[in-house]
Amino acid sequence: MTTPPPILYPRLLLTGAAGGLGRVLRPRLKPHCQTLRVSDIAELGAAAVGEEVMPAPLQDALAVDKLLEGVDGVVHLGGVSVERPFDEILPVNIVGIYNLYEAARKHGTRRIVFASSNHVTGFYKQSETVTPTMPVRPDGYYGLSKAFGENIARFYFDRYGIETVCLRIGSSYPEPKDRRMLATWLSYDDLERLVVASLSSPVVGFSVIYGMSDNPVVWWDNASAKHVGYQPQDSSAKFKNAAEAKQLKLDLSDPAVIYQGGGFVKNSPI
Ligand code: 15L
Repeated sequence: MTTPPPILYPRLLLTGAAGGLGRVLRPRLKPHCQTLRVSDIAELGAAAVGEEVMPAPLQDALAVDKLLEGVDGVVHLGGVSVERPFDEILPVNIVGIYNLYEAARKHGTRRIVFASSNHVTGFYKQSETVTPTMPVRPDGYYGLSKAFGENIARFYFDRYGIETVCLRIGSSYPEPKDRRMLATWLSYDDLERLVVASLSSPVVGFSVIYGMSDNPVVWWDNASAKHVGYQPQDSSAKFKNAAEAKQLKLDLSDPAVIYQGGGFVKNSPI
């Protein structure tokens, strides 16, 4: 018989719970808290046992303030998750994350796990190895907004002591969709391991970690983030042949092939 995991948080908030990764994490986070509060602007369905369903637009400061009432920890996935024009990104990813940190400060929330993105450093080349301490090189307005999110997290730790683990998530899907994702892939099980490690490590301060599985192609060096105890157990290796077969010829002058951000680097928002 396996022992159930310890309950970590009396009340944990999951934003973006109706999104792709939100739907994956929603049932997997429940064992780690007494009450899981789920939020989104999209349909969330009925509350399961031990859940509270609280829809809230992130740009609405009052709604976000109510959302954080009685919350001990947050997994913040909410917001725009792809490259879009700046006026779509601004209210949710920038004003929204300010609202979240302000509400967390007022309500004494102790830790936030923030879904940042590899697109914060998407303009590094695929031939480079990037560490979480290197300067950011966002590859678009989406990446810029995630860099802002990391900065606000840093500021709220330095000034108010709210801990944050920023997860620069690679490509979290059932399997890598293309050659690039052989390096950036994060399996759903490893995503769960990463988020749970970030929630359960006794002290995280302000940390930045790349979210990837134990892949054979490595663009990111996570050595500085080992303290949270994340140990990936999956690898993209078994998908290599299938992924490479989809792209037999690579145009080496294509920015999507040169830079880590792939297609995001040339995705004009206009
Ligand atoms: C992201 O940040 C996006 O949210 C996701 O849709 C993927 O495109 C991923 O990055 C990626 O880089 O593959």
